[in-house]
Amino acid sequence: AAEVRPSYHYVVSQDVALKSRNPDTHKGDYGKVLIVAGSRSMTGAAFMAAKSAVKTGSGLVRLAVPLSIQPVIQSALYEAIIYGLNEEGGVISYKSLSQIFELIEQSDAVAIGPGLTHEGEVSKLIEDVIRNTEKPLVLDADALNALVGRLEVVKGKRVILTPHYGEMARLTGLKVEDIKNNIFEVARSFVRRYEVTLVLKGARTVIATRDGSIYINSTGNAGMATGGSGDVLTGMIVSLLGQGFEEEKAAVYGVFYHGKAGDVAKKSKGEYGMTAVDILESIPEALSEGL
Ligand code: B4P
Ligand code: MG
Repeated sequence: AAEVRPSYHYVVSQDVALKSRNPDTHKGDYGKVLIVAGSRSMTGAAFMAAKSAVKTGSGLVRLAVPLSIQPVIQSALYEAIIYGLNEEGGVISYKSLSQIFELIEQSDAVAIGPGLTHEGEVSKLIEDVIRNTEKPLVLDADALNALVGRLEVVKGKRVILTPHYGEMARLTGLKVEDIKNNIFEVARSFVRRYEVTLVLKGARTVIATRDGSIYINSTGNAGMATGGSGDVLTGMIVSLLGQGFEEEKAAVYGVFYHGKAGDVAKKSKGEYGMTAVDILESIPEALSEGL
């Protein structure tokens, strides 16, 4: 690829202003998204990613989870359609591949990873899903684990990867310290090599896009260092992708409003007590400011 001059953008609210909806509209205008997530001991990750997509404004959210946890998710989440996937011991099995493809066919954007585990055939399954779809994808958590050593699969695809530093270290073979000390260069060279959009999560999340730009987020707080907050981000980004935002915008807007939802949650709950569910419950207020 041709060498592009690096450009840096500090993302503030004017950069990500949302427009109010056209009154003459229907749910078909806001996208159908699919989230493939969850396992027996990680039902919450699936729940939070899906609920977060609902709260970010998707027209329709489909959530695919291992069959045995479908009832418990169903009873907690009314706004999404929950599908039960072929599984073994509470973890999706390779046999669910064709079910997943049927659902992908009906979707505008897909997120894969939260809570899937790293067990059994999960990695092979995820690899084959990625290989065989051209739909925009958000890959997080166990989908990132599945890519360790086989990142070539994502090259040039419409993919957003959302690693924290720990996951980025596994993906690149670098040490967390080396990533932290060279965030921009690591992010940019990763994107140059794999031609994807990268959301490198941390206290100051950085987004690197295919055109060589680096976006530095300005929202969020230390209360977001709590289990599940990453799953909420995944749901927000896939929702925006499904609503027609291109990958770069979906990533930058998603990260900004996720941090802003965290800031809203902090106001009433504080940094110690706020939870990932508080962040997702704060999405509506975060999105509606200024509208
Ligand atoms: P996992 O066990 O994989 O944790 P997870 O399920 O991915 O958690 P979750 O999905 O809720 O949070 P995520 O980080 O995706 O890994 C945890 C382990 O990985 C840790 O024990 C550690 O060893 C390592 N690790 C993770 N992050 C690391 C880091 N930054 N540096 C070094 N090691 C790390 O998503 C969290 C979300 O909250 C992101 O959007 C993030 O930007 C936001 N957030 C977290 N802290 C924030 C802060 N201080 N300020 C603003 N935003 C913050
Ligand atoms: Mg995570």
